[in-house]
Amino acid sequence: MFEAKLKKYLQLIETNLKQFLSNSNELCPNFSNSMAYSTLNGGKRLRPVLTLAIYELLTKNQNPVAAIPFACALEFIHSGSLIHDDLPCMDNSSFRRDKPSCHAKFGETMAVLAGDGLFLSAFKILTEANKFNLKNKQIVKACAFLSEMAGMKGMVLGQAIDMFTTQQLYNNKRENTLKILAMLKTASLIRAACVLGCLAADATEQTTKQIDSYAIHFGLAFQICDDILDCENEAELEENKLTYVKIFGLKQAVEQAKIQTEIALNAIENFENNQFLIHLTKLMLKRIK
Ligand code: GRG
Repeated sequence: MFEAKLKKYLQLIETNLKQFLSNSNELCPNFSNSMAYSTLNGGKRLRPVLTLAIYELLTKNQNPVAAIPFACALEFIHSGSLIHDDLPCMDNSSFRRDKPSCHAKFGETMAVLAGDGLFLSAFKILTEANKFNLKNKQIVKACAFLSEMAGMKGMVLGQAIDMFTTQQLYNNKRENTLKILAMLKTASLIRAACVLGCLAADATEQTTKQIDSYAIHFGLAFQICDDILDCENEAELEENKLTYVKIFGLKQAVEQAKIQTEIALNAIENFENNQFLIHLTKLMLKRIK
């Protein structure tokens, strides 16, 4: 049941991402090649899956096509952020998803442009969502929430803090800074994924708040798990990087991931047909065991 639903979501996402990326210009084919390379290269698709799953949870509509533009716009922003995150001026990583990162394959200039292209085209996908039967009111709200979560109050702010906050500042309030960082860098887009699912489903404010609370705690748990997985991979360890494992130690980090997952699960316990979401949420913890 879980596997079949996940397969259905992944197929919908892959087909539509390919469609949205099909724009090529003969004067610079590598521009579209670089965006397609970095988007269609085997990501887990957690964020768009969340959008579709929440839409289906709230509407009981097993054909979640209406939420597709919201789901794909999110994956565009996520893929663009990973391209920029790998750049030499950021995390300087030559590999992403076990393949050469975008700048390693296409050069730094093209990688900057590929990220820019994906960020801005995400909003084009959103504004054309009435082709998928979404109303202007839902679309405007989705644009506003996604840009807030991705932009200067969300993920980009998180990246700026991660890049520039001095060691001294970290040392003063490390635990708090760590949580803010996880909230901004990682939980922001997970919140956007879940809230856009609510917007596509035309959910009430109260339901949206409940789902947002799920997303915040799931997002925190996801970042803690990511830190735990990174610490298992020595190549990922960086001296100046603040991580849950560094501050709390592995055992306590695992404990915190479990606590955040539990709070997330509590937030969705009263929704009917929540089995898919519960399974997906627990699956993340299995990655660190
Ligand atoms: C201008 C919108 C914009 C962004 C640029 C570079 C940057 C600012 C932000 C980077 C934020 C970042 C890399 C956060 C880490 C989030 C994270 C845990 C990513 C890994 O997500 P997975 O595991 O990746 O879902 P896959 O590969 O499965 O898609």
